[in-house]
Amino acid sequence: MALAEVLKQYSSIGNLKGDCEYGNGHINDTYLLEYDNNREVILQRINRSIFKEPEKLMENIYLVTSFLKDKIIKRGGDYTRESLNLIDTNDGNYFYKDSDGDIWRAYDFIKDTVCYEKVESANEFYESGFAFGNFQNMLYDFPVEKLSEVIKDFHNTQKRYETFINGVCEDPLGRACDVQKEIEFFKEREEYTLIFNKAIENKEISLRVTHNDTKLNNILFDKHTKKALCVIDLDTIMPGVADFDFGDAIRFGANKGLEDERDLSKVGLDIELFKAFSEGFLKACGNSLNKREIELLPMAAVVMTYECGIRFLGDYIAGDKYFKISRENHNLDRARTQMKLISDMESNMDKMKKVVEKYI
Ligand code: ADP
Ligand code: GN1
Ligand code: MG
Repeated sequence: MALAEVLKQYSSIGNLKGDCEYGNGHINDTYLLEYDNNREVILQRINRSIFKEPEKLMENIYLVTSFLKDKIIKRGGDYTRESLNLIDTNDGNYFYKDSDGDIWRAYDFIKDTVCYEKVESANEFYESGFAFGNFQNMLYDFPVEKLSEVIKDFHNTQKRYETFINGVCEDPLGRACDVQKEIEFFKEREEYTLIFNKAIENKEISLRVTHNDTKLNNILFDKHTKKALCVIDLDTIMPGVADFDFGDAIRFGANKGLEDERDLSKVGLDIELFKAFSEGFLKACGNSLNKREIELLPMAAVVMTYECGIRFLGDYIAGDKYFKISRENHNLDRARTQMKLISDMESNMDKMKKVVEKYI
């Protein structure tokens, strides 16, 4: 019903041939629309239980995509492929609020692209490092005061830990007793939650405009050239820590296995992938990072993995309220891969430090 209502608002695009659910995101509902004039469109319903002020989120995206469009045009690029482009409703608005109060938006589907859950070569991961570094770089002079903080304390690991511990105490479904080992793993490493907050407090690092959700599947690659083309999923653009964009990308993309792999022997840090991403990221944004930011990059990978781990485990304990699941214990499986990765990163810390040190 809601979809039919929304499709009417975009009828000026053309005659709709078909629609289907699309992608592997954990948060929004995404549809691919095909029109008979050869246009393809990505339509998304924003998850309102997660994004409490979706209009503000849409304003962030409108401002950022307009800013990127100007920059890309100035340097002779093709903004229709290198950036997301919002499509207006028939009434000329960049989103539609349906009769249930849900917010929808449409983007041009960027054709001839691929999106990976796992890279096929180190070079592809170098490419994604470059793309995320370049993304930060393009936004370095964006007026940060214009951006709303769409999810408060999104990467405040200390706050995430407090929420996790409260959830363990509440334990609404009685699941905590079966995952004591996992809970202990994170408790033993509580010190990780403080590192970046201290660095911000001591003014060793500063906040800038960051993406905050730098998973590999939030980049579109050109199908033919295999070059990273466009950074997508702009919902969480906010003032943030540059290192966290690096760390979250490593957490997901430098994992030998998938984020939800059940066979933990397949999960671990691929140091060659770490190296490739670091080279791409630092080449694209190296000059804008200070010495401390570069030094902290390996630790950011650990902290982002830790943070995601407590979010997955916390959501499992809470009854799978936040991340979409498609099987029983899905969030628990995800938490376990993060634990395995953290242990592996701890053993590889010296190697990771050596990789980034040459850029200081
Ligand atoms: P979520 O927030 O749920 O992760 P995304 O915005 O990342 O949603 O979109 C989900 C998937 O849809 C992406 O991983 C990608 O495969 C695809 N996608 C999103 N926008 C586009 C686009 N403009 N062109 C092509 N594919 C897209
Ligand atoms: C969610 O939207 P998606 O699937 O790209 C989540 C990220 C997590 C990620 C874990 C808004 O990202 O923070 O790191 O899942 N996004 C939000 O896979 O919470
Ligand atoms: Mg996504």
